[in-house]
Amino acid sequence: MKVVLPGSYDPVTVGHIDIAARASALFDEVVVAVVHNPSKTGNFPLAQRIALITAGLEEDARTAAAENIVIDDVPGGLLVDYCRDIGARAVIKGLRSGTDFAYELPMALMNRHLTELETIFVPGDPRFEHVSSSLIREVHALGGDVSGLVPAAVLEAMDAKRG
Ligand code: COD
Repeated sequence: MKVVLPGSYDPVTVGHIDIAARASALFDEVVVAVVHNPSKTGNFPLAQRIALITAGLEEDARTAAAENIVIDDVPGGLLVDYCRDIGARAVIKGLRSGTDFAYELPMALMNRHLTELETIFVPGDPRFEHVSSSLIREVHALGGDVSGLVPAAVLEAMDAKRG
């Protein structure tokens, strides 16, 4: 079965990579789909987010060896339409907490209402429960150490951006 891992990935974190690794062990094909989320203000441009996901997948032994993970961008529009176009019947969402579940459940129900697209929830690794792209950006911008929470390539890119 082909599944989609949608997200903003701005930037990709070790939490995202962990979910990708675990999904790749379960499903035939995993599409890491980089979506423009209009409610979130962007940091890295789309092309760089994709390059950083590529680097992050190469850094983790589980995903570096995986031949069933591809990265794609979603050119606007509904996620359900994208999934139908590429022949994916389910999306995978990592859940860190009840707050994530409260955010994700209405989207899962709406996506199923629209096209019967299913959502499969995977519990996030508790070691990364505090890791979100927005918090990573904020802590790094204020001089905090986020090494180990993002791929090395992301840290380098954030350092370069900060100057
Ligand atoms: N551990 C485990 N999982 C994690 C972690 C972590 N540390 N960090 C993030 N995740 C999970 C998130 O819970 C989420 O499931 C996924 O990784 C992606 O996270 P983000 O923050 O990169 O991406 P979001 O939340 O901005 O993505 C939202 C979408 C872009 C997927 C959503 O807005 C969408 O589907 N948009 C398309 C337009 C559409 O169809 N809208 C109608 C929806 S009903």
